[in-house]
Amino acid sequence: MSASPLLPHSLSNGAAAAPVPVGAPPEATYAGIATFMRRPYTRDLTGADVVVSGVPLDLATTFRPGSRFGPAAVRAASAQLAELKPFPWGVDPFETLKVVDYGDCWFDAHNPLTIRDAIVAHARTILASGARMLTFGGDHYITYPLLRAHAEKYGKPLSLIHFDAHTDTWPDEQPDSLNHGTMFYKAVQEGLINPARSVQVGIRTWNDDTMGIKVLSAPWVHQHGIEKTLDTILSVVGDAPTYLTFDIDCLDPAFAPGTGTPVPGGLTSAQALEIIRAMTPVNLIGADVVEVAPAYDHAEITGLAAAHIAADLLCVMNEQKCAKGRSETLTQQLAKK
Ligand SMILES: [Mn+2]
Repeated sequence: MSASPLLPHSLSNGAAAAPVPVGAPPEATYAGIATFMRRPYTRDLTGADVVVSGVPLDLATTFRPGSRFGPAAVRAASAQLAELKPFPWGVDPFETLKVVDYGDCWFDAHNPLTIRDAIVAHARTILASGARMLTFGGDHYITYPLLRAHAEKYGKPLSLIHFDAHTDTWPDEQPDSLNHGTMFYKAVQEGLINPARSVQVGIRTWNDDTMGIKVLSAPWVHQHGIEKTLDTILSVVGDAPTYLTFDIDCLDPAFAPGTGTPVPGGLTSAQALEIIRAMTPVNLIGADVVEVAPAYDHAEITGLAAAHIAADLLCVMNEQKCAKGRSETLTQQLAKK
């Protein structure tokens, strides 16, 4: 088995089964239960480092609906990522990082005024376990209740790293509106996020007032490149507790056509992955990938891009966990001297 390019079983065990013993055949990439990267489907959060879940809401979109099918599309696209060690990391993240797939948040789509709090309660339950969340939308509105739950746990204001074609800070004085273009306006107004230590990447739609958030437009990223983009992101957020949200429409429609509000001129998947893979220095408390609407997709490329971004976020979280273990060991070693 050691000569096989396939991973032994922490990456390829069945979603509903106990870990498969070494030497047993792995699940084929196109078969079996579609959980994220073949992680166990469970609501038992004991010992979990990261909890993956979906929030299949698309009632807040301003254009095309359909992102309620996003979580399922991202999970399906992730199956082939469970076959080999992730590139370029070259390690099986699940040897050290315990990740479970919690399934999807339930909310009553027919009682819209109850949805926001249902998502907050979903997140609160998971965060109470001590795990970090990696959440799939749904439209981008879901980030607003997710930020509320994270701010409750980690204290407000949080920093935000926000990948998007849109700032989503358009003014909205209706506290209960379901709108996927105004939730960061509300988040700043409520003090959930600190605009001075938050950054938006890939923006290419006009907004008169960006509320003091640092905006790296898509043309800016194209002109200045990955390294300057990264330097700016890292210097803006520093070591503040930071939530990362990735609207898949940050990518150009060439790479992510399956989304609610596509805008030409965006990032390539290569640019986005390079940036995500360098997020290890960030004090990352949680993340989401939203706005995948598979009905407008072609050849599943949008779901695939979202699954890769999410897999790299898990690898970042794994590297952070390993680094923490190393530094604790070093601290312990120094304490003995
Ligand atoms: Mn957007």
